[in-house]
Amino acid sequence: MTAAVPGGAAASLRPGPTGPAATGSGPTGAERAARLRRLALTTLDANWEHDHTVPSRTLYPHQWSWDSAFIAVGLAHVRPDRAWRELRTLFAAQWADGRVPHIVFNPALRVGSYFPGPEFWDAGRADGAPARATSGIVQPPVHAPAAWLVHRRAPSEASVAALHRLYPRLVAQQRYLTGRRDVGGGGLACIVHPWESGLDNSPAWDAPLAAVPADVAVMRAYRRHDTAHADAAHRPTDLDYARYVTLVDAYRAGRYRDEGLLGRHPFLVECPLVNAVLGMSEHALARIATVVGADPGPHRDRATRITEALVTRLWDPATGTFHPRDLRTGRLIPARTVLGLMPLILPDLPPRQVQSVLAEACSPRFGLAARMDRPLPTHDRTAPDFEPLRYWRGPSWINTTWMLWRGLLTHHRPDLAAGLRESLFALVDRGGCHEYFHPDTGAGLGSPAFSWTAALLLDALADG
Ligand code: 2M8
Repeated sequence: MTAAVPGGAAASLRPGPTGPAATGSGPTGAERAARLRRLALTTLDANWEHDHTVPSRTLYPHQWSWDSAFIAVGLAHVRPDRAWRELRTLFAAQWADGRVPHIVFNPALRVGSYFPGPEFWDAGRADGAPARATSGIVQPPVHAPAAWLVHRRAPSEASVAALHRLYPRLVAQQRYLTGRRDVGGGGLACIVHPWESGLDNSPAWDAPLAAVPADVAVMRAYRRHDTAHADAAHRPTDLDYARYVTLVDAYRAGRYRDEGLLGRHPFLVECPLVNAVLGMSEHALARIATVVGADPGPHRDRATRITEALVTRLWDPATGTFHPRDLRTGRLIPARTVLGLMPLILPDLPPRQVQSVLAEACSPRFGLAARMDRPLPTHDRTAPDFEPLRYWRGPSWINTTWMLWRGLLTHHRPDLAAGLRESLFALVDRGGCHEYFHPDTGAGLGSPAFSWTAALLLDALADG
């Protein structure tokens, strides 16, 4: 079955069979695996920038927080020294309160190389900001699981030393998120900007964003960098950006302090992905603690509490999936997005939620199967606001695919994990290391040489 792809090429909708091709054991599978590995390595090498990897040379020329964690996971397979360097550079820009900024700016780049740049964030005036210019918000804390995977893939004296250095920083990052960011008081971290979720313009944020005052005319004062490098029809709208700017303005006006956010900040949401990762990080920290001679017990206890809070606060028995909670209205956000599937990465997710999330993932909304017809989308395919081309509103992304794949392995579904993994390989084999992919045709979209696509591909190739 073939279909037209934007750009004129044709792509098969059905990935190759699972089995030998997926595992790389047959001749075809082995050739494809070697080809994909070369492509991934070339992409990561081309995006290496002295002490970190840029997500993309054109669209994202600085260092991004959760990108670096995913990148480290991939680098562990080919360049373990760089994997640790990547994390070290990021954590050198950690704030005194423990937050790990979502962007660490490269001072060598010209003003205007990315919007919003360091001058817009003006983070240097905030208490506890590092010497390096950074943004003032965070991203999902995938760093402790990443550090653990890097060590597990390439254990050495150097990796143990790296864990010793990182451990207190990772603990401080958790303390920030579970402390100052527990704005709802229920044991979960809240996000203050859609960018903190990593899924910037997910339909999940439409309802809370609608309450954020914004005038699209404000964007006349700025020059968007993204639409100069990518198709505007694929990117968030100007109105989205006007709201993003309003939210940064509001947080920056309070010098990025978190006290009293509930009364004054216009966007406060508990996200299932962020909090699933938060719980996962405690599991990873428990393992790291045993290597560095610390007590794993408190991490295990905190992991249990986070999973319980996630189920209590973000699980909706009526839909059978997880939803973000808008702290300003107190209500769950009804959109069914890929965010709702992410708690599957938690090993202690109770069986009822595991079964139900699996049913949601295998429904026509997401199409997970042992032989997948189409890749995993980021939004419910059956929803009226599903948009196959626009960024996080439908396209398939490798990081959410990879997280679900790891969750399926954790919950002993090798059949579904193999189907998802194969769809990941098929996407990159046909489209290249793109940033995201058309969820029907598999056509590559966004940046053509995107680092986390390459990195997580390496991990999926190595670990079946
Ligand atoms: C995208 O986000 C940035 C803002 O942080 C942007 O659109 O300019 C998202 O896909 C985010 O998840 C990612 O970390 C970042 C860099 O790849 O790009």
